[in-house]
Amino acid sequence: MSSALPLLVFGQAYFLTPAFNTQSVAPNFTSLPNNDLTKRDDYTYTPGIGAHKVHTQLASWSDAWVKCRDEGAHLAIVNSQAESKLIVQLLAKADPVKGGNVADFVHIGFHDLYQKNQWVTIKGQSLFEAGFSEWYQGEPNRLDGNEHCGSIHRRDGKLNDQSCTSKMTGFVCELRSA
Ligand SMILES: [Ca+2]
Ligand SMILES: [Ca+2]
Repeated sequence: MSSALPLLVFGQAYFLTPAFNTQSVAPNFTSLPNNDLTKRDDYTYTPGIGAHKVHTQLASWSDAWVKCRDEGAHLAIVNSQAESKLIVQLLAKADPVKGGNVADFVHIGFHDLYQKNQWVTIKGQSLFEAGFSEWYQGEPNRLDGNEHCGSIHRRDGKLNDQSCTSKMTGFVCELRSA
């Protein structure tokens, strides 16, 4: 840092550092995208609720967690009844599911991997704190004692526990900025 060498050339300041001193110009900050303001074409923005994207391919919950993260988002967290209803609408509008039979449930961002029966979102809030904790009838049922990851019913918007490693058709990502 202390080795940064400010130069004034033709009225513009250039800061040369060892890492950049082979470059001839300073970065043009006006050309950098502003992630808070630039909308992504692949996400659906809903005022007051958030920005969501439905994926329709076959994936485990763990695969889905990684895929959402890799595209700069996270597995969706349902924060209200309105968001549950929105996700149902988005799932209904999504392209036909690829790679398998259409399952009733799709992965979203909650689990009880930290402590059995303590369901938390991937940001660590309880479902109640997050704002939506309505389970599908008979859920969570801990099928085979091995259901530690969360999903949402594609038509009624309520929650289910399922295996973290079984592949299901579809998941929903949500942008961090939402
Ligand atoms: Ca949300
Ligand atoms: Ca279940």
